[in-house]
Amino acid sequence: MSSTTPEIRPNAYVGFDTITTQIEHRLLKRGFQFNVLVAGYSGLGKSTLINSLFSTHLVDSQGRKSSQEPISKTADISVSKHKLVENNVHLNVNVIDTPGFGDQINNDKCWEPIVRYIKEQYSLYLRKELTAQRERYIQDTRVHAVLYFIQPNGKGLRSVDVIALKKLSEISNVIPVIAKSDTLTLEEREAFRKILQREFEFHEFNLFPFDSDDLTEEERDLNNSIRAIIPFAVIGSESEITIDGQAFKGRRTKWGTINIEDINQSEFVYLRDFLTRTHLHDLIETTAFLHYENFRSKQLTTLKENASTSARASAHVPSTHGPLPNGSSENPIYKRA
Ligand SMILES: Nc1nc2c(ncn2[C@@H]2O[C@H](COP(=O)(O)OP(=O)(O)OP(=O)(O)O)[C@@H](O)[C@H]2O)c(=O)[nH]1
Ligand SMILES: [Mg+2]
Repeated sequence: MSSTTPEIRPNAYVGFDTITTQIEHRLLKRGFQFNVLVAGYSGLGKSTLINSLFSTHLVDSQGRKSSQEPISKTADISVSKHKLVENNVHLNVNVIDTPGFGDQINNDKCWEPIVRYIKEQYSLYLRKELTAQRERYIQDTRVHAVLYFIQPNGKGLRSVDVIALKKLSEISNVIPVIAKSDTLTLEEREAFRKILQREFEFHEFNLFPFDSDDLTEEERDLNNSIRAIIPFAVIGSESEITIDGQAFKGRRTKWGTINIEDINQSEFVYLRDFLTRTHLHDLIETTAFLHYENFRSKQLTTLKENASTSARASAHVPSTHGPLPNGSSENPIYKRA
């Protein structure tokens, strides 16, 4: 119908072209929510990198300050909330720190609490969406990005990494990184990246970014160039170093000083640009329209099936209020995911 509707250009200025500015004002007032989760083996620099990423101290690094100090580990999943402001844009960042793998007695299922956490946030959102009096803006706690830290061992993924990456990439936007890349030479990094890329392909991980049908040629090229460098070889640091009057975040090593923002030494800047400058909106949208949508449709389908089966059952046995036919007495939406 719209193809046959004639286009009318008002003779005088009406002003509806300001809708873009109106939307911008509204969005600026409300701010944006970005939730990023870090996962991987213990002591790989997860907390340090998060702090470097937003140029702010957001979470406490768990690392030892001296070799005498015992290693303190992140014991629980913890969320820290922050409000960042840049040129009038308010970004609410939630950082979800998770216990490092390898610390538990049984590490086979160490990824399970993370998967449960991500699904719980979807479930929470769905419940809020389905209430009769819906909130105008539902607080979004859904995880938009999972930074997955890989040990710089030069050999490949561990079996726990394989299963964790598989499970996480089925339900969220996973971005793998090679942790503590300063421990590898540039050649070793390239070789390690190739090994990992082959493994990602072999295991068919569903990694971010995804190419949707509506992408322009330019956006497709950008995604391809990003895919070529994933996993980003990153170096994190919270220490400020000053050389010749120039201050930068860096690490001092036996061989010299590393500026974590120097693209010849670290891909930290590429990761930051990817997360904030080029794909922030895509990460948020993909979470809402792909991952959450999958979760939502599965839950609602199960709910519908359960409702019709129990309706059929109650038609035959009117007064019994036993468990649902699938053996569950819970409504799938209210069940812990
Ligand atoms: N060489 C090197 N050391 C790093 C890097 N990033 C962090 N570290 C150091 O590694 C130690 C652990 O860092 P954290 O950021 O606490 O590591 P984590 O992954 O959060 O550790 P858990 O919370 O225990 O899982 C600290 O001493 C950091 O200074 C890096 O890129 N290179
Ligand atoms: Mg930590």
